[in-house]
Amino acid sequence: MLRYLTAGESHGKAMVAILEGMPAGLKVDPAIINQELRRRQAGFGRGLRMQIESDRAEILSGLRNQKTLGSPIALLIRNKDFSIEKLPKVASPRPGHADLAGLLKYGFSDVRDVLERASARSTVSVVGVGAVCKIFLSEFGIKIMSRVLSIGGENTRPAMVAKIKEAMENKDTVGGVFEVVVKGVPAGLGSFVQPDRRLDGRLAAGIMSIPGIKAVEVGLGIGYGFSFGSEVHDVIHYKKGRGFYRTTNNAGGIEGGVTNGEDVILRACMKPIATLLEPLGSVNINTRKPSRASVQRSDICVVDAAGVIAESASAFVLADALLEKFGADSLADIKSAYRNYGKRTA
Ligand code: EPS
Repeated sequence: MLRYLTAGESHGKAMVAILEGMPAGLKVDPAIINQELRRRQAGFGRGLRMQIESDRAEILSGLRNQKTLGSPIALLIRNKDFSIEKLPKVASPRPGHADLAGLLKYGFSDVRDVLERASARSTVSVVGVGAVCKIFLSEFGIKIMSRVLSIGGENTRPAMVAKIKEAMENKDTVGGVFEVVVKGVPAGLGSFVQPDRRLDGRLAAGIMSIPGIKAVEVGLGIGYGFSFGSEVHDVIHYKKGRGFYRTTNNAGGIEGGVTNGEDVILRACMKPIATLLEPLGSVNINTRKPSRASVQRSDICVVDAAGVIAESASAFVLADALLEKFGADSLADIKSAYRNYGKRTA
């Protein structure tokens, strides 16, 4: 079983992750983890915090001579903006953020006590974990990538950039839709025998758990609801040497909660960032009187980064499913089980 935990406040000392269940014998190049962390920081529309930070992971445990030991891998990413004790109190929760719900839930009287952990800064830990999972998956020829499909309803590059500029000028924010594509996935990951083993559900939960995500689709997704079965199901073919294959992939590589050997295709929608420089109406939590929502330093658009984070969330789920299918503990043992399975299913 692969599992992870994250810790850290946005302006605390550091962001932390512990990944447990990675098999022994995997070479982990820290440069690859740092490259993924850099990808998360990029994209047009990011705010000033990303100019302060240059996220780098320190690997505290789980490796010896750059190879995994099968023990928990602990990652530490220091915050340059470590100012949590000095930051002012916040009285007006932002619509669209965890502020109000968190305040009510935990009994706080300062919105900052919510936003420090609710901040999407926590996704730096997810990307650190995802990078290690990606390195593991690459041993099996599995590759994960993402791209932005639309921003604010626009789907050409110049129109998307213009939309973000418009949001900047209007002191507004803008969301969008991105796609994650996983290539080289073997058939048979996940299972239909229990609801919680279905891979589509696990991937959707992983992506939906990224701050700001409001919808996830697998393959044709919502589009299935507008079609006849004869128009959308992917016809099965077989060729010696190639094995079973399809010429369409509306299923997004998953049927019955199990991968079918085609690319896994996921799409998700990220809402516009909740912090608006021209704030919406809110209520002061001390006086209970109408006020404007608080304004925190923030981003204008983070759909690019959300794609990178969703790659990481997907990498974790797929690595977990691959370990379930082919065993754990030793990379060499897993590879040998994987090769045998490949022969049987060819
Ligand atoms: C983020 C760090 C945060 C925000 C952003 C994501 O840093 P700060 O709050 O210091 O500017 O830039 O978080 C949010 C937009 C949010 O709503 O939580 C990061 O590292 O990605």
